Amino acid sequence: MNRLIVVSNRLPFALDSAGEDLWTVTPAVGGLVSAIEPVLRGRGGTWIGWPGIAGKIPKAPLAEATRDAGYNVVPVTLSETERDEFYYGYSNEVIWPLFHDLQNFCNFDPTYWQAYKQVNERYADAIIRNARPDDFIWVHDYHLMYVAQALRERSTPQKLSALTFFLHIPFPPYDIFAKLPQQRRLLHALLQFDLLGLQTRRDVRNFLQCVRRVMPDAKVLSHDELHVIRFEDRKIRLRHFPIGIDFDSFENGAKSETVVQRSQQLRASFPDCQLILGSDRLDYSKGIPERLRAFRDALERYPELRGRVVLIQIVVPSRVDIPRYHEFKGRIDRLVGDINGRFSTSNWIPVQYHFRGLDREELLAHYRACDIAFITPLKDGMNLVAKEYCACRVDADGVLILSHFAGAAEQLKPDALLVNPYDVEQMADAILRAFQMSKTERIGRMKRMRRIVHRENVFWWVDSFLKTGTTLGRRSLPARKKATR
Ligand code: GDG
Repeated sequence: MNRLIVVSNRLPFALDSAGEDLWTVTPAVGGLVSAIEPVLRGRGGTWIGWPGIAGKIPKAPLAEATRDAGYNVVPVTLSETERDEFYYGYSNEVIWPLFHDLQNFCNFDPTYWQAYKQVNERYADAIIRNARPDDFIWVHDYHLMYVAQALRERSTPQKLSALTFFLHIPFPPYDIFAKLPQQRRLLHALLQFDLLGLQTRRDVRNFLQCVRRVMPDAKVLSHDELHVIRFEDRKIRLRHFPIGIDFDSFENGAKSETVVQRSQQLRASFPDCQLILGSDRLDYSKGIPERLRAFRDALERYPELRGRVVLIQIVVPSRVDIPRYHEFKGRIDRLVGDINGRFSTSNWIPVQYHFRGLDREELLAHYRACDIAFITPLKDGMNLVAKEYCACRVDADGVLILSHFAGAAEQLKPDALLVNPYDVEQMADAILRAFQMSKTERIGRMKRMRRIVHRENVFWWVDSFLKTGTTLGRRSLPARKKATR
């Protein structure tokens, strides 16, 4: 088995200054890390990424803290300017909004692209320094789409057994992608990988549409769900791999004594009410204002909901240094104030709003306590909160209202109540429908969703990606089922 080299913008360890010459190293938790770490330990390998602080990285504290990780940890350095132009700039002011179909939020500053390329080259250099021939390279996400191109410019990839990439965010349709000034260069860079993984079939369709329009020399052969793109005498495989969660750890966590007690307390604070949960990072792609407007519309049009439902909206602070995110928080605050000002009574406040992250047990207690999850991103690669909610519904009761434009909708339809996150009235109607749904229907739907989330979990995801990547060299081209230019 080949060694695995995982490359991502952030390392699974965050380094932070705690005073002069004092450092803290905090391990990241989450499905991706817990799924990839055992593979890294088993096969041997390296994780390359940025530890989260700009400027010079003190080697000793990170080396000390990661000595027992079971794999090598290689930090990549970013200067403050690189952090601003590569991370906040090209990654988060160009690619993030554009790939979420929010082109009006983009700042196509030409200097950002140079920084993006330069930092991607730095990651490529780190790969060259640390990879051995036959290593399996797995690059993650939208910050690092230029890495394979940088490696090929350094003419090393032929030594690597697989050069693979997974995009965690959506891939946009051509009419949106075409706005990107570097559309050709970016697509060319992506086609330097040997395997491209996207979250959903919709993303794959969009990607192929862009390839056909922007790279007329590329030829696409499709066989079932695997697509092979012939480009510049190479074959690039493309497939959707919907990311999953560590189902058992969420389910077991939700059954723990502390979580059960905390969720009972939470329920007892809102007697006679159905609890509706919204939980998101502070991000304009998550559709939080639209959701609040829908909740307000539901209270206006359906008075039977007043005093009978509470929306618990958790907003986890994120990228707060970017002014746009600051303004966005102001909009949310005002909407919450408006709803609570208009509808509260002496013993009922319709929106419980938390602007902070919850610890894991608290989050699980919310998943267990809430009757309805209201997850309505304008666009989302997958949306793990939707899957975590299902995993924590250990009694298989509960309703999921989910945006059509979350990747998770492809797997969870038709049992989730699918909504258009731009359609406030439809979302309000979905709240009423969820509120009135019979227990039998709720359980039937939730059972089927839990089965899918359980089967297609994060370990299944890692396995399917690595298996597809491992057969790259050996696989011959599939029979010509559909050939398109
Ligand atoms: C990107 C793509 C794709 C949320 N609130 C709290 C908390 N969370 C955790 C959840 C979940 C994670 O944050 C959020 O995951 P998402 O999938 O919703 O979103 P992104 O962070 O935008 O991730 C996304 C994902 O990559 C994976 O491929 O699904 O589409 O955008 O795990 O549990 N965690 C804690 N407290 C909270 O209050 N501890």
